[in-house]
Amino acid sequence: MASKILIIGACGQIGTELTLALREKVGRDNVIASDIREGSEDLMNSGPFEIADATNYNQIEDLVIQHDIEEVYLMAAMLSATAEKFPMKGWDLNMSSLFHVLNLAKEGKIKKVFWPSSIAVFGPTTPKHDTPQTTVMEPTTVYGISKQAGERWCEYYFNKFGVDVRSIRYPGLISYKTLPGGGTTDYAVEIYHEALKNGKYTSFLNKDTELPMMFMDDAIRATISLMEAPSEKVKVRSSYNLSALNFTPDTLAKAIQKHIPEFEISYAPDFRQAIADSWPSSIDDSEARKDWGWRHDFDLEKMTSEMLEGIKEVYH
Ligand code: AKB
Repeated sequence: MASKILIIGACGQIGTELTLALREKVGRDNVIASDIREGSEDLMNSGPFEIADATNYNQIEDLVIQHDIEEVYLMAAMLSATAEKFPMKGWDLNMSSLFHVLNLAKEGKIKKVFWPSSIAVFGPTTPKHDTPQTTVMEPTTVYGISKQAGERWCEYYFNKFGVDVRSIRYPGLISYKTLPGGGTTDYAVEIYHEALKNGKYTSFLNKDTELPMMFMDDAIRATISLMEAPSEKVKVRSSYNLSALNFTPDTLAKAIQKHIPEFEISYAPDFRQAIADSWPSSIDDSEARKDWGWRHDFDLEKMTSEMLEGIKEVYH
């Protein structure tokens, strides 16, 4: 029988697609989706759903026991831009939810944990190009600090208590099924919606701000394949660098103009520019490629076609 999975934060940008993909793979009733509020119709109709607060240990423990859960994907988080506005709330959500899940694993109540980290663990003193797996990490955002601390705790729980925790440093993720919320890389999703709706977009990042990005299908495939990898192949127990594409708002606009020639982009950088400036522009993910065979599939052209088609189908 397939092991039972709990997804915490199932209604967010990654959670929604991860839930749908895992249900497809292991059967709808083997994947329990949970969040503090209900999600899209697609998600709600796809299988069991429970309201739960990721910061409430008792609620999470109850779900684990009630549903006989073996694996937890903890996708609830406050992202970089929002966490700058609500630092204590961001820190509390990002850290307490992680401790709850790590402690459940330490106590033997669950067997395996997935926890998302981010390129936000890096900072202005990190090498900006081809950022290595192991390097200087001095994040300057609340979100980045919480993710870096989380990585240290994951490795600690693995070394000290044998907790089977696995993690990826996601780049900016691009998808059409669920909108992202509160991130610095969100411009790369908004731009597609605005291009189709209004034919123009004002970017909150500068023309030449290059950031690592990835299409959601690749991110979901990576997540599931890391979780399926034999334990001995998972050599990094903090979090794996993962890379697919790097582009600037200008390059992205040009890729969209190939489909919508009249599309216009303008620039009005805000506080998110400083966050983006502190992050790498490209990532060296050779360890993920070597350890568990990661390969990305979507390049900028393929992703742009999928995004435009997908948005038309879902929203128009
Ligand atoms: C954000 O922009 O905060 C996230 C991330 C890169 O982790 N998308």
